[in-house]
Amino acid sequence: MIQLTIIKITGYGPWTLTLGSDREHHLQILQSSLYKEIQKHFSEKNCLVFSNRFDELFAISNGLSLKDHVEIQEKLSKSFSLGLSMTIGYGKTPFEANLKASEARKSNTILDKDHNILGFMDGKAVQDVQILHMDVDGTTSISSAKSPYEISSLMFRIFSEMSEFFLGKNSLTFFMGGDNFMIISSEDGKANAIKFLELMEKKYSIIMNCGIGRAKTAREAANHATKSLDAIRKLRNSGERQRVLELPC
Ligand SMILES: Nc1nc2c(ncn2[C@@H]2O[C@H](COP(=O)(O)OP(=O)(O)OP(=O)(O)O)[C@@H](O)[C@H]2O)c(=O)[nH]1
Ligand SMILES: [Mg+2]
Repeated sequence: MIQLTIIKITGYGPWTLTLGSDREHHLQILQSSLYKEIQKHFSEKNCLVFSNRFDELFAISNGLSLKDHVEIQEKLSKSFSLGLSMTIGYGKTPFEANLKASEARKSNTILDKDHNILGFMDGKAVQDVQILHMDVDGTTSISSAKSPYEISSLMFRIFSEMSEFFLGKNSLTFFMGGDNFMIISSEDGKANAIKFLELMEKKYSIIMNCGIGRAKTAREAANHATKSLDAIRKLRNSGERQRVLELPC
C-alpha cells in the first residue's frame, strides 16, 4: 500500500498577481526554497519528495501519521508566509493513491482543519513502496556529440515516453535531474521496466539501466533502487551486461 501526500501552495495564482509583472525571479526563488524545506522535513521522516509542478509537490509518505504531518506543517509555517495545504491519499498503486488524494481535495475531506490537512489515511495497511531508478547508459559520451540544450531536449522526450508508459501501469514518473528518473511503481515493476527499456532501444536506440528497490518507506526504497543501479554499473565494468536489477534486501 502506498501513501501519498500532495503539498500545494494555497491561493498562489491570485497572490502572484500582487507582485506586479517583475515577479518571475521572486517566484523561482520561492519555489526552490519551498522544495528545499519540504524535502528536508519529509526526508527526515524517511519519506521522499518529488516535484510535480513547481507549486505542487508529491511526497511518498508511507509510515507518516497525521501528527507527523502536523509537525511538518508547523515547521513550514515558520519559514513561509504563504499557506500550504496537504492532501493525503492511499491505494494499492501509486496512481490510485493520487486519485484518492484528488477525491479528498474535491470533496473537501478534512483531517485537521487548523493545519489545512485533508485526505484519507489507512494506518492498518501493509506498507510497501517500490521505486525504479532509471538512468541513461553513457550520457557522457552522448553529451560529447550534442550541445547542452539538445541533451535536455532528449531527456524531456525520454521523460514524456516514460510518463505515458508508466501511467498506463498505474505508476508515477518523475525527472530527478541529469539523466535520472524515478518511478513510483505498482506491483509489477520489474516486468514493466524490461518492456520500457526494450521500447527505448527500439524506438530511439537509447540504452537505459534500471535499479529496483522495495521497502516500507520511500527513502529506504530509493536507497535500495540506487544501490541496485550502481551494481549494474559495477557489473558492466567487469564485462557483464545486465539492464534491470533488484539486489536482494
Ligand atoms: N538525481 C540524480 N542525479 C544523478 C545521480 N547520479 C548521477 N546523477 C546525474 O546524472 C548525470 C550523468 O551521470 P551518469 O549517469 O553517471 O553518467 P553516464 O555517462 O550516463 O554514466 P553511466 O550512467 O554509468 O552510463 C550526472 O552529471 C548527474 O547530474 C543520482 O543518483 N541521482
Ligand atoms: Mg547515466
